[in-house]
Amino acid sequence: MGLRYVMKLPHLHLISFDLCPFVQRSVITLKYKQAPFEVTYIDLADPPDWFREQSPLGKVPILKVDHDTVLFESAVINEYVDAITQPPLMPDTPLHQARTRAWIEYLGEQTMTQYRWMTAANEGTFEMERHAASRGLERLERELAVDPLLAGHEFTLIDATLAPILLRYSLIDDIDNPWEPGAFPRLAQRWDALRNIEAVSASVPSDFAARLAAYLRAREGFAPSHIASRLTVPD
Ligand SMILES: N[C@@H](CCC(=O)N[C@@H](CS)C(=O)NCC(=O)O)C(=O)O
Repeated sequence: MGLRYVMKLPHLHLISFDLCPFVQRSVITLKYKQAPFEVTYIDLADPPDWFREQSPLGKVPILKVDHDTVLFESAVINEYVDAITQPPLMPDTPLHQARTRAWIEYLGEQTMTQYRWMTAANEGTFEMERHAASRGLERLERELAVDPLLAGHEFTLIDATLAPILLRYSLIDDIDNPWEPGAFPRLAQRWDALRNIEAVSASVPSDFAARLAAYLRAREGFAPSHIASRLTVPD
């Protein structure tokens, strides 16, 4: 009998916004670990009072544990979920753990760069963020060649953080997309493996691209309408 069935997990309640890549990291981790959890979606544009009270930074995700203890910051939530469930997604030596956390921080920066690119108010900012995103992906591609923490075949907490970024890039069919599978063959191979993992494919609703397009269309400025029109929305 696996440990999962022996240990009684606490009640886990994720406070979510359906398009948030940081929430998605935690959904992937929870699903990969097959940890049962409740979800409440909030409107980030008009968050309820209880959320303002419970989320110290006013951000999603938060994870409520046994109803009254609040965890915030997706990377921290993921480490907690990892610690209470099997199999471990964090390496077991302090040095590899520290380097894993560093790469997760790096991917947090890439997530923000991607968001700034998708929401750039004008063409100049769009171009600047596209270059920043490209450089970020280039660095990852190089590291994938040499760093077993990134290139390992096992699913890890780094993968839970990488998948939301690559999902969004892969949905945008645009010449200006910094993500070019041909230019980043190792990353493309990693994405091919990740997208087929159920915890990843089931981490967003089936109409995710349409929802993202609607979110972008509702925003002002150059990039949102441009990118919304290039999102691959299945019929
Ligand atoms: N470092 C945070 C970032 C979370 C974050 O930026 N969430 C966004 C949505 S994707 C948010 O809640 N923004 C609300 C706000 O900033 O007011 C984490 O990893 O959890």
